Amino acid sequence: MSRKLGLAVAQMGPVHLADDRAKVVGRLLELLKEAKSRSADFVVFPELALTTFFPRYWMTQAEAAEKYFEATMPNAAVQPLFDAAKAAGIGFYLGYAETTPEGRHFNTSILVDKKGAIVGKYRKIHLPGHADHLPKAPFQHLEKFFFEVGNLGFPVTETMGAKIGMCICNDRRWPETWRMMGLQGAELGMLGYNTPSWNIHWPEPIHLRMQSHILSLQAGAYQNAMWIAAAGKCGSEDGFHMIGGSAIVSPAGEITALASTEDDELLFANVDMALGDTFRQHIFNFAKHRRPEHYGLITERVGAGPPLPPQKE
Ligand code: ING
Repeated sequence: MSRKLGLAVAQMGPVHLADDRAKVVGRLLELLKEAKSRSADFVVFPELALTTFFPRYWMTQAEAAEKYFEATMPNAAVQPLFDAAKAAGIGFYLGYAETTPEGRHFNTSILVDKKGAIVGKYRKIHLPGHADHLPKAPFQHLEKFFFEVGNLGFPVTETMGAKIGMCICNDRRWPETWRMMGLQGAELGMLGYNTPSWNIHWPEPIHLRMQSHILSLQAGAYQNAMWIAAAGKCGSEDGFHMIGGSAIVSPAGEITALASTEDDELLFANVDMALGDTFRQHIFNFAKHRRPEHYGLITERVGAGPPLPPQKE
């Protein structure tokens, strides 16, 4: 029996240093309006959607917190988005930089239902980049400096007719992310991302950035029988380019929708949650086929270590 839902992915073009939150929220509202015109049930916005990708710049934590973090959610700047989404009866995923009441800092996403209630929160666990200023680098990637490792696990929320998991950007490159959702029965994984086109460590051919992005989504979706909705913030932010490639990927690993620009662009698909059921019942019936007794290293080791001794029968 089909369980179709209207899934929208709202890709954003660049957010420049000069772009204030009011201007950015205005763009999100336009994307929401288009999602509404497509009768979407929910829309996914990018990681750190309200500001430029500030971890590319060296600054003090205090300066970053002042300029780029949200001390409350919602707040005056984003309230229009919450109000418009509620009026439209559309849920959404939104990525932003969070300062907690205790003054801790996370790279966070929230899941808001059709009544405007925050029903899920995720804090980014796989933080890429580095924690120290690299003055010789063409730009920084200071997520390990500005954010703490997430402390909310990989939550899966049953809401708006689906079991929805969340992750953020680099998380998509780690199979553990998707498996943690899959082991909780997630049918749809939502994520935002900001992926620089250039690698500061080696002259990585630019086409590999898009390839590894899409590969991570297709593998995660197929191996965990889930839909994946990935919304990028992309294009050149004050001269620093980030890849586009926002996408909707099916539980078969097929690309159902793919962005064709590096601007604000809405993707939409009527996705059938029942498609995942087929994969979960057969090829990826975890209970029937998985053998955790052989997977010990996956949680015992952090880094790679020596080969295990031959296993006794
Ligand atoms: N950005 C990038 C991402 O994982 C990255 C960083 C790119 C790491 C390519 C490794 C390879 O897509 C964020 N924000 O995580």
